[in-house]
Amino acid sequence: MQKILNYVNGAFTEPSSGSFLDNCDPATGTVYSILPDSESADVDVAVRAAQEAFPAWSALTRKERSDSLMRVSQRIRERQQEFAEAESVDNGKPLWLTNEVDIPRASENFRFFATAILHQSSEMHDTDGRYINYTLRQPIGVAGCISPWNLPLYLFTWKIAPALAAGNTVVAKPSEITPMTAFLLSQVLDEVEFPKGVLNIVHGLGGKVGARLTAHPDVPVISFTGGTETGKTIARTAAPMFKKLSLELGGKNPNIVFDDCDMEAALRTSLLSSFANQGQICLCGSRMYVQKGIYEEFREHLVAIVRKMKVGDPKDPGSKLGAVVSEAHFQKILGYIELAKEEGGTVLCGGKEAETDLGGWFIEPTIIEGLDEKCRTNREEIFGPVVTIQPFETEEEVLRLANGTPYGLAATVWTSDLSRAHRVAAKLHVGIVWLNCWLIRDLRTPFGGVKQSGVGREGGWEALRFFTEPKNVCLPVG
Ligand code: TXE
Repeated sequence: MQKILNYVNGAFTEPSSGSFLDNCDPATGTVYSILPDSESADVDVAVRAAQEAFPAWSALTRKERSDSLMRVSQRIRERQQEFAEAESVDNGKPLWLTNEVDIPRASENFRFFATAILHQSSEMHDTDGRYINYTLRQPIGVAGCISPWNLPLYLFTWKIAPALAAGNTVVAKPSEITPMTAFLLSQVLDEVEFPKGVLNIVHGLGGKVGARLTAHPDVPVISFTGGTETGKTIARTAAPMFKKLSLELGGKNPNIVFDDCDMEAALRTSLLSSFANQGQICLCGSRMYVQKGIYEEFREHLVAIVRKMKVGDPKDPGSKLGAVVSEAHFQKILGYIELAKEEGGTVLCGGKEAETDLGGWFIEPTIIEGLDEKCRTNREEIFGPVVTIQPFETEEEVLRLANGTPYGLAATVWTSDLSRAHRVAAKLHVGIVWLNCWLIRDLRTPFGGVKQSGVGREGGWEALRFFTEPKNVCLPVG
């Protein structure tokens, strides 16, 4: 049985408690590895190591920091297949997906921010020729990065890379449900002789490791991606300590299909936006609104294709969907399908566990019709392969429906009317809009949501600004 260890101050360490947690393979439902059940004391040691490493790391030239991060990026690339297989086993997602998306993107996150800092500049404000103000953007200190299980290495590195590039040192906590690729990353750090203490990885439960990291007085900046309830807990701790906080939380994203759209493209992409990664992406479109003129045709085509989608062994290149991440999550999703029925919804396809001989947690892609905007199914984040579909008549109506949840992360709009596309995009209460496409992620663009989907933006310069403190320096020149 493989044993995952913490990586603190450049060394692989056991948790101070000596206890380990079980880690499951969602496709088989069996324990295949163990991870540290770390305590506050382990976080404290890691924070101290990061504090001690901070002066030297932040004093390096940009080029030197960039070179270190590029070595990490390169080494992940070299071990791509191993990382991809580990991510697929740990999370249950198809191997083709980890090979095409998760791991290349994790490597790219390091490369992107390693090169971004070489081009970063700051502002200068001229006060009527009499004074000059210039802005220093200085690293903050020890950054705490807490990430979820749905895109494990992808989201872990999305936080760590800009934090390090900007000159901070990091204590990072991956999800206890998917710790394996973070462990492989610590091996990479060791292999490339990454400076000791600069990136520390502490495994364990959110209520222990995550909570201590959030509350630690020497961690002034926290970047978190995960559930909205956890985000609230973190905000309650961090706010009175005046920490810098970035929260990327849940979504209940609308996918709006007008009857003048390119139906073939809308159908093809809606399959992805509904069911990619078993629907476990905060950006998935979980509420489909289709205009009346094409509603029935669109629904018939969609249901016919979804019925043929293969759910099964993540190693099988033919599997469009793999397993959902855990038994608890599997039960939660099935519970929501039952709730949808109780609320009066009709299951058009799926609606139950998918039959496989593997023993793990598989759910058929599910489309539910006949629910209004007030029901819980249409308001709460299910985070699984479950979408609702409903007709609408006018632009005003669909905007009201689309904006009618507590979330505001992303939205997709399908129309060939250019004016309408821009008009609707401007009126959606979300942080990200895709017009006639979905999940195009240019790493330079601002990423994040409004309302209960979070606070702050990451991505590109936004991330480098978040992980630095601006300081205005003013001098007379008259
Ligand atoms: O996430 P948690 P969970 C949504 C999705 C899902 C729900 C719950 O709807 O069903 O959230 O998922 C750490 N202090 N998303 O419970 O707990 C935890 O260890 C500090 C949306 O698995 O939020 C993990 O590392 N940290 C989402 C991380 O927080 C704490 C992705 C996320 O776990 C903590 C995942 C605490 N008190 C779930 N408690 C997205 N937006 O992409 C837990 N953690």
